[in-house]
Amino acid sequence: MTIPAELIQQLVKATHVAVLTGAGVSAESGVPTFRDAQTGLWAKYSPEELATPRAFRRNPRLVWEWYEWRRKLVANAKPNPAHLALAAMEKRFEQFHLITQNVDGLHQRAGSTAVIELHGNITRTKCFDEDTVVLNWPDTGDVPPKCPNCGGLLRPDVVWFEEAMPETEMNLATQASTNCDVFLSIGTSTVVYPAASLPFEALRSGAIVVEINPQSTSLTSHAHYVLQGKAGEMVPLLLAAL
Ligand code: BV8
Repeated sequence: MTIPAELIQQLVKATHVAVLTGAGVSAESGVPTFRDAQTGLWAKYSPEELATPRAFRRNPRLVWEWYEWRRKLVANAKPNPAHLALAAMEKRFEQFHLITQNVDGLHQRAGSTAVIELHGNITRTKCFDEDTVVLNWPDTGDVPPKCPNCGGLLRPDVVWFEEAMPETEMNLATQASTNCDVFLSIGTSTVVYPAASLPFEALRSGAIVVEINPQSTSLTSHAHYVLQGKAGEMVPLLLAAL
């Protein structure tokens, strides 16, 4: 696939680029997406069922162990060419905002700075009751472990379904999306709100919107350019053409 010449021209003259990434960007690092059927012992659960406060209250051990399994998977994963190309791309524009729905921290490990994590980060842990990040705790064998400060349960520092979005990150992401020249939506099914509203806000604000995804989504018919393919192939092509 070649990148359309007029897209390259618009990218080359852009001063402000905003990017939204979803689980598809980490797929080639071996991190399953949410659309991928869950495997093994998690096959019978859907992420929407497990990634909620209700599920944690009902069965904290199960939810904690799901995240432990994902944390190990992410720790063994490596940033792929898409993550690396996005890290290189940020140096090529006056303003570059990388907004991610992913909680795997692979953008930071690829060298991206100032990543806007809309849904938190699976490598961070917080107290369920105090909502404060906890860096370490005594290994008492409790699953989930208990907060050393208040004895409450510890949980991953991620935004679950039906939990409010982090205000600062959401405001930053909205500002970047409504003030950019070009908006790249990469590897997201554009299903989960309010993150999924960002490409549409960019469209409404007059940005050139590009979608990179092997499948089509609710954004596809609205995007100015659709690069139908894998992020690990398309993003390096975009960078090389700059
Ligand atoms: C909120 C962290 C309001 C956890 C995630 C009732 C009450 C309140 C809200 C709601 C409600 N009902 C519905 C909602 C809204 C809800 C929502 O959108 N639900 C969906 C299911 C419809 N949203 C929320 O609840 C949000 N909060 O609205 O708060 C509020 C206000 C005040 C007070 C209280 C509440 C919070 C949403 C955040 C949920 N947390 N993650 C964790 O990770 O465990 S979401 C999680 O799923 C991911 O972070 C990601 O955002 C989402 C999955 O989406 P994608 O990233 O797009 O991944 P997906 O697997 O879907 O797609 C992968 C794509 O990649 C595919 O298109 C595929 O084709 C493509 N692909 C595959 N391979 C490649 C590729 N692309 C490129 N290259 C490849 N190689």
